[in-house]
Amino acid sequence: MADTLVRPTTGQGIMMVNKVDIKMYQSPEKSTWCPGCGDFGILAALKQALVGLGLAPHDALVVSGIGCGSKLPHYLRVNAFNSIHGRALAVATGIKLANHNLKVIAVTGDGDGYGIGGNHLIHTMRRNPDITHVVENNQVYGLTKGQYSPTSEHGYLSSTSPDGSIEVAINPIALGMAMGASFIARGFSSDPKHLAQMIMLAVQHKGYSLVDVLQPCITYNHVNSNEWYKERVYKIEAENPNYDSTDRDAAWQKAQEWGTRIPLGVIYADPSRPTYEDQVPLLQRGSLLELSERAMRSDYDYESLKAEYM
Ligand SMILES: Cc1ncc(C[n+]2csc(CCOP(=O)(O)OP(=O)(O)O)c2C)c(N)n1
Ligand code: SF4
Ligand SMILES: [Mg+2]
Repeated sequence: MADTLVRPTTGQGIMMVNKVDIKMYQSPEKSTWCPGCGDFGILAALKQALVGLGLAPHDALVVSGIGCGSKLPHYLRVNAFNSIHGRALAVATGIKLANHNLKVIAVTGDGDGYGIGGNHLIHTMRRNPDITHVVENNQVYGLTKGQYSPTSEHGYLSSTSPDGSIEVAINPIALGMAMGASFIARGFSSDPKHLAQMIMLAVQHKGYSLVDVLQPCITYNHVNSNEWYKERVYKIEAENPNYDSTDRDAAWQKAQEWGTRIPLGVIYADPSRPTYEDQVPLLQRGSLLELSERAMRSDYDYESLKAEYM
């Protein structure tokens, strides 16, 4: 339980009222995920993180794309936008520019976020809006019945790669570093407590933050199973308490680790990078929502604002 400030929707001041409780995030929707799917652990971790941050459901907004993992906002009682395939980051950025007070979290699958949404991904990384991106990375297209995805292992057998995937798998950590992502962490769906910490740190970071989450798809991915991950993952801070995530060279080396050993934790962070919205001159006068609210008031001086911005 945590105290939170609850803003009345009228926008007239702030009042201390509620205690945030995990039950506030309980959705009446019945899950269609397969029993044992890693998405359950990710949902549990996200709830824990929101409660841990003292955020009430109206303080946060979760955007998703299309896929099994992208159904997550259905199972969470929170502001939500289930967008179209690969477009969650564009929608999340727009929402953040419109309302700076909301904590905006995009939740996508690996196919959605790294495949069809790949172009939006790299430009969001270099743009650095203050949003969090949780990628449910099961290394397969789950919803459409098991085709190989951008993170499937080289040689991965599936209906669309019957001779084994020819392409080299995307390394989301290295991609993020190369494209200017200002916070990059990795979690595991079977360790929701650690994952909740990663999400909390990501939400607290000002700028685009990527949390790549390893998760089993128990129905279609028979290579990267829960056991496969458990045999390989280790926590960076447990192995090296002095690991410095702001050291770019050290982070680049960590980013290359995959195969027999897979690091979990905050791999890279650059807290000094300004956010996109902090650099748009117009937005220094308020969010798009605040500006449009002012525009509707009779005392609003549109001409002087226009003159200053042009
Ligand atoms: C434009 C478009 N192309 C293709 C699809 C079909 N489609 C829906 S979900 C999906 C893959 C989802 O994979 P991923 O993002 O990894 O999510 P998962 O189901 O594994 O959680 C595809 C190809 C679609 N809905 N829209
Ligand atoms: S198909 Fe895979 S990703 Fe989709 S719900 Fe089932 S286990 Fe989860
Ligand atoms: Mg997937």
